Amino acid sequence: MFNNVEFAKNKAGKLKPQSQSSHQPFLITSLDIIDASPVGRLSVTCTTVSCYNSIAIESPEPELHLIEGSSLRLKYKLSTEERKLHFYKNNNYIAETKNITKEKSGVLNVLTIKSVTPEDKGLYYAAFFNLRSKVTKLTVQAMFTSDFDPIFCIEGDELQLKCSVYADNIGVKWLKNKTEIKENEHISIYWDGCNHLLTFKSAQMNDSGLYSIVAGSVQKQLSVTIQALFKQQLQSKTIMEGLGVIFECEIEKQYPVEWFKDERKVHDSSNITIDAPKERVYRLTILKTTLENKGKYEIKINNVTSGADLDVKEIPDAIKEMSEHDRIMFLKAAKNGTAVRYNIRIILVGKEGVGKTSLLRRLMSEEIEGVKSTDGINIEVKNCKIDLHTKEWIFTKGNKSPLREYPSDQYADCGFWDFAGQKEFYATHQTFLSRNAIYLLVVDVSEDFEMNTFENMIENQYDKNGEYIDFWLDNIHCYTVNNTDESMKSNLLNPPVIIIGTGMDKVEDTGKTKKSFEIYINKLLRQHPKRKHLRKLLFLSNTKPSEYKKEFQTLRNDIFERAKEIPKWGDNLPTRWICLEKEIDRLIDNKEFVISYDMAKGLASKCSFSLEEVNLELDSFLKYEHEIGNLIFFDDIKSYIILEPKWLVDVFKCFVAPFQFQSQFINMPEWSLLQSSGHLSKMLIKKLFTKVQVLNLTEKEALALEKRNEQKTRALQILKEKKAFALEERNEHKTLAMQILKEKKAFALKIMEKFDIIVKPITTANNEEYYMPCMMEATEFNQILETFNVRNNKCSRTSWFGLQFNFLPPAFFNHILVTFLKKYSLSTVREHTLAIYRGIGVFNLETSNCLKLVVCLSENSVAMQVWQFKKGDGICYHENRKYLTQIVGFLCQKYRINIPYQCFLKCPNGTHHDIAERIYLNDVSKTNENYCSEHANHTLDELRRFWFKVCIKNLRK
Ligand SMILES: Nc1nc2c(ncn2[C@@H]2O[C@H](COP(=O)(O)OP(=O)(O)O)[C@@H](O)[C@H]2O)c(=O)[nH]1
Ligand SMILES: [Mg+2]
Repeated sequence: MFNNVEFAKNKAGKLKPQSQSSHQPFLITSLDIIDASPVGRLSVTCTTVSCYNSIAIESPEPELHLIEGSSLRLKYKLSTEERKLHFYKNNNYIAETKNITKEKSGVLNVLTIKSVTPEDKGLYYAAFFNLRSKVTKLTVQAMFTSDFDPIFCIEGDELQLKCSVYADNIGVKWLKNKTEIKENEHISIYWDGCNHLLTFKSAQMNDSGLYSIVAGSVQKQLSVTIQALFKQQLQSKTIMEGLGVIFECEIEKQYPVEWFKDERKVHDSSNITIDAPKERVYRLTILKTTLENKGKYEIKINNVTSGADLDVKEIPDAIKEMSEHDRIMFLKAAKNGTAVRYNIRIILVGKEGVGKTSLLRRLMSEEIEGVKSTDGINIEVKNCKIDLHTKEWIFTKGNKSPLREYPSDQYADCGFWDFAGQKEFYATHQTFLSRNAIYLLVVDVSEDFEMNTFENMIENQYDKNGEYIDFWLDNIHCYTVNNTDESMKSNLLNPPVIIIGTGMDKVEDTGKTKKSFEIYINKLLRQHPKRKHLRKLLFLSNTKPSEYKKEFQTLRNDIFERAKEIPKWGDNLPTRWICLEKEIDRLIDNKEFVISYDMAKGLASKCSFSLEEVNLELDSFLKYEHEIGNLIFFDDIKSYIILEPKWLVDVFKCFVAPFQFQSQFINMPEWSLLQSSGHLSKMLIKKLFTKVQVLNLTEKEALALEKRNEQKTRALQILKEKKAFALEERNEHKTLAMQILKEKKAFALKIMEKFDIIVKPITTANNEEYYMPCMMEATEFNQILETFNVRNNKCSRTSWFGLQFNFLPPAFFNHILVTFLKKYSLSTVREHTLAIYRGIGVFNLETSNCLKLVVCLSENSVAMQVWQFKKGDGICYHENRKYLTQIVGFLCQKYRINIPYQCFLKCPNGTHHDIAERIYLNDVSKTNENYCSEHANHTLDELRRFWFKVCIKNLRK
């Protein structure tokens, strides 16, 4: 086939055949090397000739060696232009592709491979019918000599991409997503001879992907997969302060770890432990979180961090002040989730008839027709919701869904308490006043508000508006919250007070009235700290609301803004506590004002209170609710819980000062006994209870009530009990109802005792009778001196020791006196009558009755003196003095009020309530000289020695 080989002279005449034998290898006759590099285009022109029917093919060289990526042109020259050659590789027809092209131009037939790969190696020839060219053997040197297996790497580890090329002078480029990778602080590029390295110091998740490596025109791809180091990341947490919290993560591979909080390294401490409970599991535990623990927590492992936020919710202030045990119960409940809720209590105070009730109606967008000042004591409670975002007020009226259905994290609960007739009600004030309320102090500015001076607050009534303003601000000031809050630094005190001047429609010159009222308030309050409660003066008319629309709206907005400053605003509570609050609201909606403890327990289990400790948790809940003023509960008289103040008001109003209002008492001998002796006889109690509406149901009402109660209880009872109930006779219902009423009456007495309104005084004869000192008529002190025959030379009187308060809320007269009545045994007069008087008690200091302690309360002071009916010279009563100051300390703590005072001494024959001649003990300017203008010749030491063991004189030395 190749017999007639002829060597045609190369066109260029560059090369000559070296051998004529067809068995000799052919030489490359012409090499057009385009690139200077070994990788380039190789063009091979014909060197040998094959002939067929006088048609001849000039073939390229028989052996070619190319570098991958270079191009190849095999040129075959046919002796005729009319024919076309086909190309073959390893005897297979070569088709055109992107990379392979065939060309014919004249006699020249060219096969081009743009870029050769090692796969292109083989035996090539061209053919025309049976005429074949010589074979060209192509070998290709691979550019890369390394494998490109997919790479897997754990996040944070060092990631290395490697490749080797066939020669050491070849440059390599690394690419990802078509962009060339450049060296930086994380990436280094390195080569050593034929070996090329791309190193990531610490692999990141986004380093995953397809990488390209380019050498010359050859490109290789390498798939890289980075596996996340963290199988489980840290989770952000929200937790109630005081609870423990754990941050935990799990990783793929064991490494040393470091924990950070807000970018600072965290170490083990008494409150924080760092450990690894399992292999590859790391944990940070805060045993008891505080607000300081809030922040961003991170764990750093092998240069990879996982972070989570810790939000610590503050325990409501009221809970903080409760016992350790209650806090624990609260926290246990909080473990199952907490939610925020917003409560506002608004208390309307002020003189009768100034328009409190009307104002409240107007705030609720109600009409005021039919509003009459209530005769006697009453309380009206109204509720609304405030949308936290739009600040819109939502009222009960004209509302399809009950208020309680508005979600408590989006709506504030707003409760208004409107008292009527509080001036007769002073003894019970502190039951209803709260530290956590906003006070609207209402004043009718059309009235003369100039202040009258008054001598004795108890005896006098407040006739002028000014007295009311002063009295109420004093009262509210006792509830001052020591605020450390940022917002309170601006010289303000909580609870906030807004003074509202009503009756603007009645004044001629509104501008002038406003001005003079402002001047008056300024004068009244001067520099007194109680001024700091005042937030605003607002003037309006309840009868002309359309003219004062803006003022009513301002007031609504102010109430909302002030509410935010109150500590309990936005308290975080266990979700199940909020659930129980809602259940209780539902009961109040159904006019259940007092419920039994068992009933509360039933509700608590409904709200999934902890099963084993339902009592304990319920108690803590009730104490908290009591604390913030939502209900009345005492854990030593648990049997009932007062849900609405109205119930208590109803009880109080029949006991405290009914005389003024209810003429039917006028012919009651028991009442006159109470007024003269303080003795609250059993008969009187019984009679008074008949006036308490809620405790004096008709038989029908009692039955209905009992039925209702029973239905409720029934739902909670187990089946067996249900049946038992069903069998009960009507009669039994009745007795049960009566029994419950009886219990409630007993409870009412206990509550009054709890509030120090009634007391069982200690006497030598084991007394079980109740006394109500606040309802007694006043007795002249001189008369008491007479009764005890004190002005007798057999009796010597000590000096007076007393406390003078800046302001003593009326209720505290009772508290102080009653506390004495519970500790000291009362003296008796003429065998039977107890020596108790309005604001005065005479106690026996020893069984021989020779030493009597008299305690006297007067306006803003309490004073005491010992009557010594025996030679008792030199006895010092410092224990009794200490007891008095202890009581005050104790009461302040119990009711959490601030009542500052000064201690004073007064000469034995002085009158206790007279402020003149009081020697204040903190007044260091006082010397031991004569000072008593009345009696001229006592020395300070003489007065002190009865109450203090060490004399000032000795101290001075
Ligand atoms: N002219 C006038 N009368 C008022 C205003 N506010 C209330 N009243 C009337 O004063 C009386 C007593 O109002 P009330 O709201 O019961 O006073 P409260 O005892 O403080 O609750 C009612 O007859 C009201 O109509 C007011 O701004 N202007
Ligand atoms: Mg009223």
